[in-house]
Amino acid sequence: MKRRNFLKNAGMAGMALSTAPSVFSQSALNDIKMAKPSPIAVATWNFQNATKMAGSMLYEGASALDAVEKGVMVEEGNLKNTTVGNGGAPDRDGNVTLDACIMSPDGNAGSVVYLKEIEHPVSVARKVMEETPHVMLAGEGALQFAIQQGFKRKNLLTENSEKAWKEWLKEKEYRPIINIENHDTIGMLCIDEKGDIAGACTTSGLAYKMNGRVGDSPIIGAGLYLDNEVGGAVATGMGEAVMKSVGSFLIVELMRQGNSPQEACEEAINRIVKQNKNHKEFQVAFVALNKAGEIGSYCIHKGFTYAKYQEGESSNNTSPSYMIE
Ligand code: SD4
Repeated sequence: MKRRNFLKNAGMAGMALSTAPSVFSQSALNDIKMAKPSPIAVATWNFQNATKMAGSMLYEGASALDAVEKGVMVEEGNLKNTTVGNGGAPDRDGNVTLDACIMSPDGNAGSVVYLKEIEHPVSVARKVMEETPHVMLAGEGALQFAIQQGFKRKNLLTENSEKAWKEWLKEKEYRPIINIENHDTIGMLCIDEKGDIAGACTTSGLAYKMNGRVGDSPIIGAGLYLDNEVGGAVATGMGEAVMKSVGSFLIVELMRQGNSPQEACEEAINRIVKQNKNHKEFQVAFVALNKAGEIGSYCIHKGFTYAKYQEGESSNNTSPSYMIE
């Protein structure tokens, strides 16, 4: 193409861009905004104790923000869950380092990464959101901030986690395991009586990760994203793949363009599959909730479930998967 024609065409393309209707489907958005679902709590995996806690708070009039915080705290305090909070598996050097984030309906967000010795990182993330001008605090600074805010230090390496880690040290084989035992991060989304949505995500990350490694769970847009006009999404599984696709942000933007939560989750997983030749070797799963209260979920491998609480009913739901093993 001659340079002059190219410039002319480029100019026209630019004009088209600036005058074309928004790619965001206004009618789809309006449909979502019109619907007012009854309060609902959804979470990754079969964490029904957490969704019941959050859900019952919502039906007593609590805000979505309070409900997601208290909901995920159930798993942070659950010693049997070795992927979240107290009792979480350590890194390969024996440090339990926690990642968490929270987002409120007004689009505000807080996050902590590589936080040691604090049982409820989600609450520290909320303090970062509400008490500082920042979004994310890491490591020693996050710990100092937590202590200033009145959080108590605690040894989070339980006898069982220490025993399992010492067992692992014998072989030191580091490979992501697909099955559900290795993935129990909790990501939660709640819609309250007002119809507002909030979300939280909290984890001890991959078991026996390298010291210093941070996953997707505390990264706004990766492990969690929401927009109070559209809905939200949360992720679990191999954080590296979720970060590289900015999966939760992608899902919310796809919903904004008129896709259902299910379609949006499927597209995000399809992209991860395309991006990663070795996708058969790891699991990634998403759960999405739009403002109309519709839920979608999709994962690479079979075995992922999500918990839901609405109108007094609690359930564990099997997610469809990309691989049909
Ligand atoms: C991470 N996404 O740190 C987390 C791991 C996970 O259940 O989901 N574990 O990569």
